[in-house]
Amino acid sequence: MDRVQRAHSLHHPSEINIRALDAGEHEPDGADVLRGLGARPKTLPPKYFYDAQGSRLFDRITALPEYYLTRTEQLILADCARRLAALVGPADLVELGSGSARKTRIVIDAFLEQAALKAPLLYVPIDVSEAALEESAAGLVSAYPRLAVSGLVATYEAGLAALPPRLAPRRLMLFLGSTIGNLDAAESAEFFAGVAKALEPGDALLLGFDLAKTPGIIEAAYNDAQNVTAAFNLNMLRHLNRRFDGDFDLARFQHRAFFNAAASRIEMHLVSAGAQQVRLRKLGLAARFEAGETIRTEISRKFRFADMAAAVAGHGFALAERWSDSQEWFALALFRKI
Ligand code: AVJ
Repeated sequence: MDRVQRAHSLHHPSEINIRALDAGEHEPDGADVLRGLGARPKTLPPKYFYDAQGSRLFDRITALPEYYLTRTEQLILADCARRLAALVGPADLVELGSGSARKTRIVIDAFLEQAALKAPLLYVPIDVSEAALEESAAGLVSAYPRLAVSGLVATYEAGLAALPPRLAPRRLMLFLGSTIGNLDAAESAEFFAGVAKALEPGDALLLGFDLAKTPGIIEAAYNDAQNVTAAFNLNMLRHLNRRFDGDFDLARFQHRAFFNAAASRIEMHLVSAGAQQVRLRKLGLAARFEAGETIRTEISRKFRFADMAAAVAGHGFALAERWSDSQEWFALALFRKI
């Protein structure tokens, strides 16, 4: 494919191979920014949170007392990993939005323990942050001698279309952390269709997602007392300034996060402190803001288990197993491709 030929390989020891893919054939870099800032209300895609600094800030979020998602998912994973490995059998692990891949270690441990596994275990992390990918790959291969890492610096769509050849009989796709919640219903349908295309019958998908619960608990997770989430939200503007030669003034935007009950989702916004104009020179963009006008930077949907199971099943998957914590705050669902 054209896209693969244009990719470049970065230098590594033999157990690590990381390729950076172009944003995609369909549109130039930043087209989504132009679209989002041209829309009413204004939006920006959450993938722009994750430059090196943003990935570090998100890491700090996962350790906050209010941010229950990561630690709850980690507890569930620790409980279910062996059973998961037994259900799936020997498999390559492909992870979308791998980030620091800290939780993934629990899964890797379980698959390496598998008696039937013929080393090495192949791990394919896909993430838009090259820094996060480099760092996690280096940490993983030094911790696991029997692991081969073949990473892709790419969006999910580009990464799914450029997966390396299989080593194991099966592929297990991991999409953890409730990142699926960033996609609206139409986007997630497109996403599941892409995942289905990358899998063969008998392959598996492990999906981690946040469940609907008392709004106060959810809102606190996105309005932490230490303001790390605010810094994470504002960092997107710093990233855009650097990437597109912009002049967003971070002091003139404010973090706002609230639960939209009708849509069962958290919305994160950046609120303009006054009337102002912002330029992104590389995109030839001048955007005007009224006082109080917002940019929606993220939605984070909160699901009912049955709704999610039905949405995934619609793309040719059968629910194989489900796991949750005792409070039913978070869920893991294992699907088998039919
Ligand atoms: C990584 C998308 C799952 O939606 O909870 C954390 C990102 N945003 N705090 C989420 C996030 C604000 C996170 N996901």
